[in-house]
This record gives sequence, structure tokens and C-alpha cells, in this order.
Amino acid sequence: MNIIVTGIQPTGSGSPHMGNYLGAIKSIPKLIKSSEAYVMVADVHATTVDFEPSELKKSSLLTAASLIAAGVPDDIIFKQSCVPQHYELAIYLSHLASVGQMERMTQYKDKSEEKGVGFGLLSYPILMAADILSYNATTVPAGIDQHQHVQLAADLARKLNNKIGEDYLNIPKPKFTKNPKIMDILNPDKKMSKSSANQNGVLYLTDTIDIAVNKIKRATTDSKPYFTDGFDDQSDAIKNLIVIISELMEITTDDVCIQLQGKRYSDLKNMLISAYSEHIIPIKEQIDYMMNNNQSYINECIDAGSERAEKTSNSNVKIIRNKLGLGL
Ligand code: AQP
Repeated sequence: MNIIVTGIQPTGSGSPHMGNYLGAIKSIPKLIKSSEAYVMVADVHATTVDFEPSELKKSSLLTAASLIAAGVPDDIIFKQSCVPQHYELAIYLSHLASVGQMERMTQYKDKSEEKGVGFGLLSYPILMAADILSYNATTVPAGIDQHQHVQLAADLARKLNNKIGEDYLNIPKPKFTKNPKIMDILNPDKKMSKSSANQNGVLYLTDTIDIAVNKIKRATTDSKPYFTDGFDDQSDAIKNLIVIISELMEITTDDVCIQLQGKRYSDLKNMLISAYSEHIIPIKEQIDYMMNNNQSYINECIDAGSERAEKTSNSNVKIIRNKLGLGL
């Protein structure tokens, strides 16, 4: 049986951006057919960076609403902080990890030079491994930035199996989409990120059409007057815009290039605006509707989903606890 676990942090306002959507969320409804699946609002991970406690529940609600509006079945969504078994397994896993291994995590290396960085930045990949292994997951849909963390989860699963002397845990594998790294539309050498200093390069599912149009109009393009050539010959900035269009419209990048031959870069932007308004605005409207009129429904989904997740997680962690010689 395929067991799928994935998650998204309710950082920033809680709204996913185009990278989260195209790199992970959009693929979930298709992937989970005939699998057991758990989709987590990773609110505890969101506390590893600066956060506002009075805002966190609201941003978590917005993330859950976005998942539902994007087509994730409402009964598989849960909140990480409602399933404390993850923390218990994280402790056991942390005793199997080495300090050197944790310090080699790219995200830690990238951010650890910033002043006042918290211990959570070093330890959170272990909690992420526990998020995955407490469901005995086989498959983790994620963007490419999470590859190393899924590999850590696989390594810790092997170490735990080794310790208990049997292959109890599945070795989880990441599942990437065709385009697992969407870049910032202003700074195409940087991954699109909620924490980006300049938010004009980040397209959110909750952006109004006016805001999205404004951001798209400012997007970095090319100095050439007209669009020529195929996908492989384009600059990174143009490739990124083409990828977003092709993913939204579900056509190939070659098809996008064919449609744009001899046209201006403003036509490329107009094509993105029209794809955005056709495919993202209906999602935004659903999110707005739920957040304005039906928060109790979102809360009920999170409640029921978390109860279901806790049941599975509890039974797995109990087995692992016993196999480690702990408990009664
Ligand atoms: N730019 C991206 N392209 C493709 N996939 C992406 N993901 C994130 N950014 C991109 C994937 O989205 C899922 C949820 O990500 P997350 O919110 O849990 O954390 P993140 O990867 O740290 O995302 P951000 O936007 O960069 O958040 P901040 O700035 O708060 O750290 C994951 O599967 C991720 O790979």
C-alpha cells in the first residue's frame, strides 16, 4: 500500500504561493488516488522562524482553506500541532542522528550565518522525518528544496530499522512534479519563497487579480525586443514564466513558445495574466468564501483530519516505542 505524507508551513499570511502550488499542492489530488494519504498544515515548523502567536491559528486556517480550494480532499488534512506523537518519535530519531549530519543540511548551512538563528533551524528536519515516519510513509510529494530532508528521513528510517533488527519502517521516497522548483519572478536565480524580502517576486494564491497583474507586469524578462526560439534557448527568467504558464494551462513549454513566436514580452506576460485569472482566481474566490463565511467548516475538517491522523500515528509510534524497549 502506498502511504503518502506531505505538508505545508503556514508561514507568512498562510497563503501558499505559486511554487508551493505547482511544486507540491497541485499534484496531490491525482497522486493520492488509491493511496492512504495525510496532508499536514505544518504549524509547528512555522514556529522555527519568527512568528506571531496571535496570528498563527488564522494563518493555519488560511493554509487549510487553500489546500481544500486547490482540490485536496478535506478529510485528509490535519494540523501538525494536534498530533503530539510526531514529537515523541522526533526524540527517538534525534538520538539516531549525528550532529555533523544535521549541520550538513543545506537550509541550515544557508541560514545559519544569520544572526540569532534558533536551534529549531538545526533540529526541524528531524521533526519532519518524524512527521513522515509516524505514518510509515512510502511517498513524500515535495518541491526539490525538500529533497535532502526526505533523504534524512530515509536514512533515519534505515537506522531505526537497524536498531530494532527488523524492517518495520518503509523507506520513504520523495515524489517531485515535472517542475519542482519555481523561481521568484523578479529574481529568477532565487527560489520563490514566502519569506522573500521583496514580495513582488512572489505570486500568492490569495493575491487579487490587480495585485497579481501588478507583480506580473514587473516580472523580469529579456532585453530582446521580440520573443524568438524554443524553450531551451530562453533566459532563466523567461523559462520560469513559461513553466508557470505551461503548468497552469497544462500545455507543454514548447506549445507556449510556439504561441509566442515573434510576439512581444508583454504578450508573454498577458498570457500569464490570463492563465492566472483562469486557473488561480477561482481558487482564490473559494478561499475567500471559506475564510469569510465558513471558518467553522475548515475547523471541523482540521479536527476530523487530525483525529484520523492521530489514530494512525499513535498506533505506529506505540509499536516503535515497544520495539525500542521503551514503555510498559
Ligand atoms: N519555489 C518552489 N518551487 C517548487 N516547490 C516549492 N515548495 C516551496 N517552494 C517551492 C514546496 O512547497 C511545499 C510546501 O513548502 P513549505 O511551505 O512547507 O516550506 P518551504 O519549502 O520553506 O516554502 P517557502 O515558501 O520557501 O517558505 P518559507 O519562506 O517560509 O521558508 C514543499 O513541498 C516545498 O518543497
